[in-house]
Amino acid sequence: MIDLHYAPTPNGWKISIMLEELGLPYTVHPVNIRTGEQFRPEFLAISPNNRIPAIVDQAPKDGGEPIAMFETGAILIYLAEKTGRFLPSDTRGRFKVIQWLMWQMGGLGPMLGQHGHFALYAAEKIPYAIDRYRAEAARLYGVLDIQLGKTGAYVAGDDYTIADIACFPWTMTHKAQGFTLDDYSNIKRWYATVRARPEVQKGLAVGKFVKEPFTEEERRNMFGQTAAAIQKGQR
Ligand SMILES: N[C@@H](CCC(=O)N[C@@H](CS)C(=O)NCC(=O)O)C(=O)O
Repeated sequence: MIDLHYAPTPNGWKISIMLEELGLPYTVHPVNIRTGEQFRPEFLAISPNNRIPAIVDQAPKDGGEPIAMFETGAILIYLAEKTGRFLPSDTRGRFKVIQWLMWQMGGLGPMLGQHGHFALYAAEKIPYAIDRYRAEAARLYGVLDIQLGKTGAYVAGDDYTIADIACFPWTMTHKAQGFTLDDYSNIKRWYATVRARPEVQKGLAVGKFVKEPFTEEERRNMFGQTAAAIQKGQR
């Protein structure tokens, strides 16, 4: 059994989709990141970066103690290795997938996240920040579009892998962030294919995404985090 510490967000969906794709039994432990539940000591013991999602595998393959893990890139690789699915075992195939997974973790996710923050969530609208992240997000959409044009199928080649599972939930933000997939025909084709997978639909249905604007307290919980407060065990 896998414990999934989760909120329904692009990073959360990566892992709910992966678990549905694998058909592994899992228990969802909701973490309300708006009200600050990511700072609970029990959660920080699993996820010291106070971010969702995180997992605890109660029955690791080696038969040892439960394994706790944070960071979606690591979790996706772990689950792929545990099951032998969605990550090739040969060096060339494996690193094709891993490089696009890393690209998502270091580029697509953070840049779309920052664009979403400055364009949609920030109380003060700062044109330089919005333009900077919008340009970077558009560039990354362009890179993904070219790659999907080359493969003609999935992100890392002919097969659906953890690179697709990592990228897809972030591309779901395109409309809210004012992008259109009409500008990216290869992403548009891939997006429709991935979205149609029943396991993806099931993964996206785990938990309810809250669309309401942030309250002042929620803003402080999410956007007012400081080093000093975190070091003191507060926020
Ligand atoms: N690099 C991390 C990012 C995780 C992340 O940013 N999670 C967000 C939700 S999408 C979160 O937990 N936010 C809570 C907070 O900002 O305190 C991963 O891939 O796991």
